[in-house]
Amino acid sequence: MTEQSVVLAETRAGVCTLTLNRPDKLNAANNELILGLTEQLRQAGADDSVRVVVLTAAGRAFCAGQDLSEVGSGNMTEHLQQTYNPLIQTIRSLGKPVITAVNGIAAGAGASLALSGDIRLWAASASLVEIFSNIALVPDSGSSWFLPRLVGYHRAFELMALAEKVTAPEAERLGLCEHVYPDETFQADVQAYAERLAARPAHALKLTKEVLNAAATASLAEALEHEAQLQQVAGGHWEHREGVNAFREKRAADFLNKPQD
Ligand code: LHQ
Repeated sequence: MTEQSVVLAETRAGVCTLTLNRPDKLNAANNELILGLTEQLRQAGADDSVRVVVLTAAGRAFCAGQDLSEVGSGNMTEHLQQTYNPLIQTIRSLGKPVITAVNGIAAGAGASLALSGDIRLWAASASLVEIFSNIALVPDSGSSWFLPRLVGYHRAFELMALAEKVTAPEAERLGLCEHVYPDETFQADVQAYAERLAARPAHALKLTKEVLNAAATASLAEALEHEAQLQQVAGGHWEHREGVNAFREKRAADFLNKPQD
């Protein structure tokens, strides 16, 4: 782990934890952070020893969005196309679960990042603000896609128009996160959750993520067909044989160690 880096990476028990590390700036996203995070995610995706990725941050914030001290007169479209858009696409297409572990405030593009995980775990003091309209911008980095799917058009519009802070209890009620843990035990709770996920069948979860993502923009007929195709792939994998054998033998399945043929 390189302490000076703006993104720290550490792998333990199959769980790769990536930590945004600009705490004095509330982990505001400059180019170095966004591109570094995207590269670390790609490396974690290609590393067979990594079964789950956790994305979290140092200090009291998760991510305050775009670093406003670095916003110049450049082309915003190009900036998004070259930085945030590939980052969000990398998370959504990574062939393993990504947990966003939201330790504090998530604002603007940081809110989009918080919503982009497959599993969203929040500390009790975490919060989310669709803060874009405070500086007269539109939601970006996926917020316009994620939020209405979670809360519906009207609530999403209100949250974006008024830029009101969503606290953890409210986020849990709205479905913006799966679980809220006490601040004091947050890191340990996230690691325990991630290890539980890491023990699940990795290949099947990769296909599950693929079929769910595709279903978001598919017709029922397309989704049924995609399920049927991927089921054949899943059914031919050793994980499926292990799951069925474990059921028959009345024991817990071991998805971590491929049995010898
Ligand atoms: C920051 C930031 C920050 C730099 C706190 N930048 N320093 C936009 C443009 C272009 C293309 C791409 O896409 C985007 C998407 C976006 O993300 S737009 C949204 C950008 N983010 C914001 O507008 C949020 C700005 N920050 C805030 O409103 C507050 O800091 C929040 C509500 C997040 C937290 O408030 P406080 O807890 O009161 O903290 P603070 O304001 O005192 O901040 C602490 C430090 O962090 C402070 O530095 P300083 O040197 O004075 O201690 C802030 O300047 C710095 N900081 N956010 N985005």
